[in-house]
Amino acid sequence: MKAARLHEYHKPLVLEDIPVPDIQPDEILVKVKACGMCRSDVQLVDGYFYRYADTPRPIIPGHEITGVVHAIGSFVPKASGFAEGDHVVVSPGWGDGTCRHCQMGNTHICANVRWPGFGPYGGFSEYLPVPARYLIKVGKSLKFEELAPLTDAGLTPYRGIKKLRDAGALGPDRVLGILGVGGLGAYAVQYAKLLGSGAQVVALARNADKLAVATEYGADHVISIKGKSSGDVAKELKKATGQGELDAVIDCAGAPEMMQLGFSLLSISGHYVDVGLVGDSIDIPLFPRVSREQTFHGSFWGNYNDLAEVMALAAAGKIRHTLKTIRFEEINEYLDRLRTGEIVGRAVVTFD
Ligand code: FEH
Ligand code: ZN
Repeated sequence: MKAARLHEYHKPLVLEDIPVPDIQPDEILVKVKACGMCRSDVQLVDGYFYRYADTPRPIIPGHEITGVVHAIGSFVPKASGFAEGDHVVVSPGWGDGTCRHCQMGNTHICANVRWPGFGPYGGFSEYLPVPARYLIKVGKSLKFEELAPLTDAGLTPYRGIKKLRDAGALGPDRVLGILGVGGLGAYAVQYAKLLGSGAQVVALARNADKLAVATEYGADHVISIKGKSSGDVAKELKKATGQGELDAVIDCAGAPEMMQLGFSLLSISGHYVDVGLVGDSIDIPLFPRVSREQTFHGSFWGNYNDLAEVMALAAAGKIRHTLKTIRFEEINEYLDRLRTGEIVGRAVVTFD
């Protein structure tokens, strides 16, 4: 099968032909039809995760995976309902099933988690073996190129917005800020309107094209932060919403300067959820966080049930996409474009 493999960090993926993998009795062999390209793939190539886990190479990146059931392991229960030809999406975090987090359904944060696209198999290849319990069957009318990004770019902000909602940070008298309108932020705007309990939704970004996407996807206000101080942004925020602070923030970038801006705008008892990983540390003033009793939430990817909910929204036609479909042979070119922030929306590798 065709596979784009990472042999050395900081080097292009090698596009090669390797054997189709065997499956374990509890696994299903998925024929990949589409795989989204995530900034985390670029970070993987650039060695960002090396300090946290030195995964043996070669690695096949690609973790936003959808495809077709190609073969079913002998231990996969009939009750699972899977049949060859079914259209499926791959739920991301494959936990060991034994820890407290797995038992609560949060397998994606299991200490022994396996992530597709960060090991021997991933979505930048024609086939991959998936434990059947991490596959979700979807309707055949849904487009593969739209399903793929929903397993990460469209899943990660969904879980983040749920955390703000469940923390009581959203409501008709609140202002919710979306920081960054890239691959994740374009979905965050939509979930902010769907799950925001009537909160005013304000998108903040540097790129005018991405702010245009936010407006198209229902943001009540958009603010360009390019070349502006936090005081300038606060003034525009007050003019647009009636208040100069954000009651809730979902940060889809996680870049240092974006976090400093976001926290400078956060209200008393405000909630800040970060789903972005552009930066690698947090450097913000401490006293305002404590004296204003603000809450920071780390929110990572999503679990099986979060993804099932996203699939239900997709089936109901509630989610819009900004996509660029690319061929397997273009993977390295688009990883470079993603690295420089050139892509509006999500690049999706498609397979025949
Ligand atoms: C996935 C795996 C590892 C690190 C970061 C990610 C994100 O893309 C999840 O949204
Ligand atoms: Zn990702």
